[in-house]
Amino acid sequence: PVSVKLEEYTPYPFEIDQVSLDFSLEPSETRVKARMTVRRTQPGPLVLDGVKLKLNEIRLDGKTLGPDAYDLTDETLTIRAVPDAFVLETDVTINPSANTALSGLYISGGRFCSQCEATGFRHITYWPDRPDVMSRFHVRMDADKSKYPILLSNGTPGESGDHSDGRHYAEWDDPHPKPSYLFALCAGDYDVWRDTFTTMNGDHVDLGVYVDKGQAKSAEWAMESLKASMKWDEERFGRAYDLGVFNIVAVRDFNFGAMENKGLNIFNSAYVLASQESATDADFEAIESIVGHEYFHNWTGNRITCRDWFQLCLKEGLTVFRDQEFSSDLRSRPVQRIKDVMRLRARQFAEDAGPLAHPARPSKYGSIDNLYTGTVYEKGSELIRALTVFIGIDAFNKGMQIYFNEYDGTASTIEDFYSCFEKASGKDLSQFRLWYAQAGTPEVKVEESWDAASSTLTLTLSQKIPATPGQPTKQPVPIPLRTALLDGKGAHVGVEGWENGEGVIVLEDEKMTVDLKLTGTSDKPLLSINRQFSAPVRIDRELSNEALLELAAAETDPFNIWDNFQTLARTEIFRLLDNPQSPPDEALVGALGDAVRSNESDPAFAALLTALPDIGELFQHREPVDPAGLNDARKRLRKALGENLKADAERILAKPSPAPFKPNAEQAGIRALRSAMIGLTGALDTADASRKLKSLFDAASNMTESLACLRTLVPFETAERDEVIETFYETWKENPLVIDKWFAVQVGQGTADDARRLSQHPDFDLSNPNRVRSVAAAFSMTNLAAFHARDGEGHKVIGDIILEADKRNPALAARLLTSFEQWRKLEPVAKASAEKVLKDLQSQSLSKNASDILARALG
Ligand code: HT7
Ligand code: ZN
Repeated sequence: PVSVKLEEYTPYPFEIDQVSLDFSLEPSETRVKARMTVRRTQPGPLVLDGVKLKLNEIRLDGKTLGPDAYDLTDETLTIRAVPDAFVLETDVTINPSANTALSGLYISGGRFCSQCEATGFRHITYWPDRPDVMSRFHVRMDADKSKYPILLSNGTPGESGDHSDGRHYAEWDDPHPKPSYLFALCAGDYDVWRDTFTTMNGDHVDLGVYVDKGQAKSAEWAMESLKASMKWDEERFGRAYDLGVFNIVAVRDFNFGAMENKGLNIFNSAYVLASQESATDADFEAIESIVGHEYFHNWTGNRITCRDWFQLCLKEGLTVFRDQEFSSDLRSRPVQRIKDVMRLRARQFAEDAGPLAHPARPSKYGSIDNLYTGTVYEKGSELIRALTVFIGIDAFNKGMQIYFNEYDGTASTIEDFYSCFEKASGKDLSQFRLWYAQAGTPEVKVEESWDAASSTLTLTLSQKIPATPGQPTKQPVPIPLRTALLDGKGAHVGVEGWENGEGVIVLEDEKMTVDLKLTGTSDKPLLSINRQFSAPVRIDRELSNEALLELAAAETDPFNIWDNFQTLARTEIFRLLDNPQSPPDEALVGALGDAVRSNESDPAFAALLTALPDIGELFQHREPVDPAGLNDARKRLRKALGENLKADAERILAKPSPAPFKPNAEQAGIRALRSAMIGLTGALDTADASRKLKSLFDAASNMTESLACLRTLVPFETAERDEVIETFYETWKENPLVIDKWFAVQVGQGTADDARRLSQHPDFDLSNPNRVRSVAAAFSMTNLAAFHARDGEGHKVIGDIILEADKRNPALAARLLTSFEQWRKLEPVAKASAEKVLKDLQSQSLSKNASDILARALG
């Protein structure tokens, strides 16, 4: 059921220049008083949002309003008649300790914390809870000083002091107008890791990362990442921080990764805490990128926010693009690009090909929480990246400065944003904006014909965008394809009109032909297209395995080298699926092994070469799909690769891991290759491998390698496996973030029975989203063969968890439900069992969030 439509947007008829909030904090009875200065800007009623609030009093210009002066529903408060300018005061009571949905003000680990995006603020007080109402917030809070010695909110601190009854108070003032979704409050007892930063304008900023008692040191990496982010945004985009304080608070119970509240970011503790013993390189990398992402929102999201939630990718897509660029600049650009595309294909391409597909800027939604998708985030970022190729990086940079200067302090739209690039480039970008209105991943067919006489390679390019829910037909979009022509030895061949051996071909129509005339003579050159994955499309080329291998050997673009091997491996896995008796193709395995060996000097890249396409990716290439069969075929190819690289794995693993440990990209790359070799050792599936993995586990000096050993050992039915599972648990049972990993690796490699057993483990906790995800999401989203097993047990166990989770936390349950999104593609037996679980869930009275996903998944 659709409830909100883009075309129905109307501006709010009032402005609220200033709001003062007064919180008297008690876990089960918090009193919130709001005083707002309101001005009418258009005709219309004063409607405020408010959910689960106990209204104590309303005063208008100092006079208490009687019940006949307003209308109260479960979701709104409407004041019947108001003057053109007035002061409105409300007084409500809320119950944070009963807030299990984690939206609004809630308690986590005995501390108060808030989450207001997208619609949490209406659980705190009556307010026009929409992003285009921006106001200056002043906050005063008081609380029991012994339980809540630290009181934080947005902006900079003002007056504070003690009361005689053991309570104390603090004031915070945020001079920047902001929408309510950026409001934040935290109160409790924390340890702090502090530092300072001086901006490019010479302004001093106090930085603090607030964490559980005794964990301050584990916030050091988050702090380093924050300072690096602040510097990067100054250097890359000329954007400086604009307050004297920037705080981050880590909370264990959080529905998402983190939240960019103005001056007071709130983070899932998984993306703050990292010690060298307990965190993997992936953790360090994720912390760096998420700290960057939230910090970058200060300009793209906070100072310039969204007019309405349909524009979500204006802030999210752009900020993902910015965080990806940050990571590329700090680490390896090609490796970052490959990882970003892996994530895009796994998350967004799958979404785009199923019943939950929607445009990057949707035109309607049922539940706003369900809009935080791969399409809005990852495709949103890819569209900005494609724009940089389409108009060129100089025009892009110029357009960004126009955007920052012209739209600062506003709530904007995608059209506003694109108008800046039209100004900067002089191009009409209306066709480019179709990318935002149409769902579905474009497929680009590439055909080549070579004319030796004129030394011309003619390309015929055509695009097709598949039908998606509600959009049976599509219009062509501009697809910028970075292209090069190569000779067999990896040199670039000159083409008329191109510089530095590379050009950009833009496919704007449904079909085009383009003549690439060589500047010299050559044999038929090899075509390298969509280099660096310049456009988020699927490329369809009819190349034999031999031709692909030849291309992979000649390629100069690391992304395409990796991608050619992915295509080869995918084709081979399907061949093995269809030919269960056939051995893996020796030529492919040999070439892949050689590629890994010859790239050992770039170990992070070599590690990525060993990663075969995962089942989720393979899913998208066949229908009906048999995940268990695919898993077997994939394992056969992986085993062959393990055999090919056996001596290399032994050699690489015989060397010591880098010491002393540093979480930098260089060391992480070495550990990534070592971990890949640990995985391939396990692919051999022998008793000897189990013993070797156990001894590698015993010797491991860091979490990346310990976890790689544990993950690889899980499928072995050996005593070593049981011992490692037990030792790991006993070593880390006091560290919930590591125990989340312990759960996740077991269900990620195990069966539905393992998922059921672990969902009944004493440490499983339905009120903690990280723990629920470590079992339910890790099983249903990373272990597709077991989740979609024919006996239906995988579907049932996840259905049961969703049903329970939905009672407490609808946003979490709805997200878990998306793991069923591919159900229609399954082979008939698993398909029937998925449908049954979904229909059974639909027959229960589930939350609005979960019902929205169910209706679309089944629709
Ligand atoms: N902008 C933030 C999104 C977010 C969120 C959305 C729904 C429910 C809870 C949430 N917590 C954070 C995070 C980001 O993209 O930066
Ligand atoms: Zn974001």
